[in-house]
Amino acid sequence: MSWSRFGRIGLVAMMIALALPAQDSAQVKAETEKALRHFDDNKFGLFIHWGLYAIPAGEWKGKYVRGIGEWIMFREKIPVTEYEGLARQFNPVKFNGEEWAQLAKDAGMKYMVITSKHHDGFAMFGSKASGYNIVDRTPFKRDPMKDLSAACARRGLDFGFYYSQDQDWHEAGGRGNNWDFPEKRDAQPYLNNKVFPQVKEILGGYGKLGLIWFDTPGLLSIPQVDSLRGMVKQLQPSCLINSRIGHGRGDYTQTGDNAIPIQVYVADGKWEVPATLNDTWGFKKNDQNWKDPRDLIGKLADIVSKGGNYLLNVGPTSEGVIPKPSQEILRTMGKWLAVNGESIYGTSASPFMINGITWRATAKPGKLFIHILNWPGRSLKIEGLESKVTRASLLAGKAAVKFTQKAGMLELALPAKAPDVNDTVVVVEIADSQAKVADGHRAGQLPARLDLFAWESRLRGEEVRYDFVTQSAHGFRRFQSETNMLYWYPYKALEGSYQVELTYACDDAVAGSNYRLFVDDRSKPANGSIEGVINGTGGKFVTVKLPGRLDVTKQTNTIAFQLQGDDKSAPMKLRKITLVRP
Ligand code: H79
Repeated sequence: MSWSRFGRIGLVAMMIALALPAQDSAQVKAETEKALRHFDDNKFGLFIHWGLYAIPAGEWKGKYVRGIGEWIMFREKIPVTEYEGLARQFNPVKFNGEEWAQLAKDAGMKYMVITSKHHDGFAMFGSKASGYNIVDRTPFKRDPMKDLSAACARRGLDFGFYYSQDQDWHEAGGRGNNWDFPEKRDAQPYLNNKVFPQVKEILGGYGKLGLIWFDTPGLLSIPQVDSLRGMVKQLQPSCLINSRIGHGRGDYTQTGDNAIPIQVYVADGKWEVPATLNDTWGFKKNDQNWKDPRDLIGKLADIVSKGGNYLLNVGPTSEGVIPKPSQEILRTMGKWLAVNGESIYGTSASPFMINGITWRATAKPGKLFIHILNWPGRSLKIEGLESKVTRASLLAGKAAVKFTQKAGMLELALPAKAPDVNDTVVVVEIADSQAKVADGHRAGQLPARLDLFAWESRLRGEEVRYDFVTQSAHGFRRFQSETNMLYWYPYKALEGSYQVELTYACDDAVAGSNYRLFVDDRSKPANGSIEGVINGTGGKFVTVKLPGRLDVTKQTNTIAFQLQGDDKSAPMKLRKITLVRP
């Protein structure tokens, strides 16, 4: 049965029936369901990673530290006693909660999530449960979360806290710190003395929380996680809990960090993509690898068309300043949303399967919003729409768009150039409340040839770059950790055995590196791969059939591409892989 036959409410009710743990009371279930519907309408939120790690900002003892900035204590195995010293320097005199909340508002965001305590164990709020907190240990001596939660409330933004429940590198009972503490852990005293009291504090002291965002589960048992969930729901029944609480006890799902499902994904309920604007969550002074607003606006449309929310991160400095480039990017997104928000907020997922990167669809009763991400020229053909189209127009400016519709093919007549290079939205009004889509084109199905473009992948590593002109990624440098790679995330959509084609260009002078394309299953890491040599193409894009097959199972977490051995061919340009059903 296709999901599109359910109404919007029916769909959400079904998601909740699948998702909610049995222990919830009827009241908790009802409040959670209502909160989930509201959360689904929000679509776009601001993530803030702010903590002591903003002081070293990606450098330790004069040495650059690769990887995400908030992991510096772990990466450098900094002793607790030494890391604690950072608190004495933490003085965010430029912090202004009103400005941060206003930035989220200007960006068109509907909710905010900020780190109350990250893996380093330092509480960024006034905590009675642990003296290791911003009020008691820093020259700032104030609780910034009071200002921020109030500033969000004033603007109608939902406010939520990130809380690292499982990893805590400051505590012997928390997970992660194997350089100060013995390997063996008893989490219970840590839970009783720090986690439970602090979770009570953040639920009790900052008004209504839209959600609580736990992270990196692993150590805690099912009963321990059930206690944590029970505590949250007892204090604030409507406060949503994310899946990273662990053991399937969340109300909604996180994808991996920066990981976007390749198809419409609604069978497992509501989900959210946490993502960075550069390559770090916590501030790093040398990370200037900012994503293009066009990329981010396209990703917002892409994620919403697949059924998700987008939670985009900023990492303020230790002075309390959100980096200028982050502010500019978010305000650019806000300008687009101010005009095109109707095609994002409160919409439901695309009724069409996803193939290619030309367009995406979002839906409201009687309407489809066609998001044109890569301009096709004077005509866009949409196959498989069976509902009668009554009108088409540009969302920005409302100008009518001429169209023809015959034999299941809708053709929109477009200007030669994109009116909005970020995403031009065409409103297609239809005679049915829910679009009817023909077999072979519907969400939940797959075409015989499925293109997975570099644009749809997660670009991993600090050197890999995407180029809009050639629609390709380059910079496949190899490192001990964080080798540059592309990852695609099937999220159960792709089960089957596929032949693969690679579309790429490579200058002859840098040809010759080995590549590896592989699937990674949660159960069996790297259980299938295709390997070969990157041949020179005289710099032109070519499509080559790869040897062998790629077997994708329901458990497949990722499909990944990387260079092996040497990285001489790092400048090669990879446009897409094509999965072909034999
Ligand atoms: O809060 C952000 C991250 O700090 C957190 N989730 C987002 C929202 C996160 N926790 N763990 N991870 C992300 C996975 C991190 C893995 C790595 Fe590493 C950290 C890769 C590089 C640094 C651990 C240390 C594995 C390799 C070195």
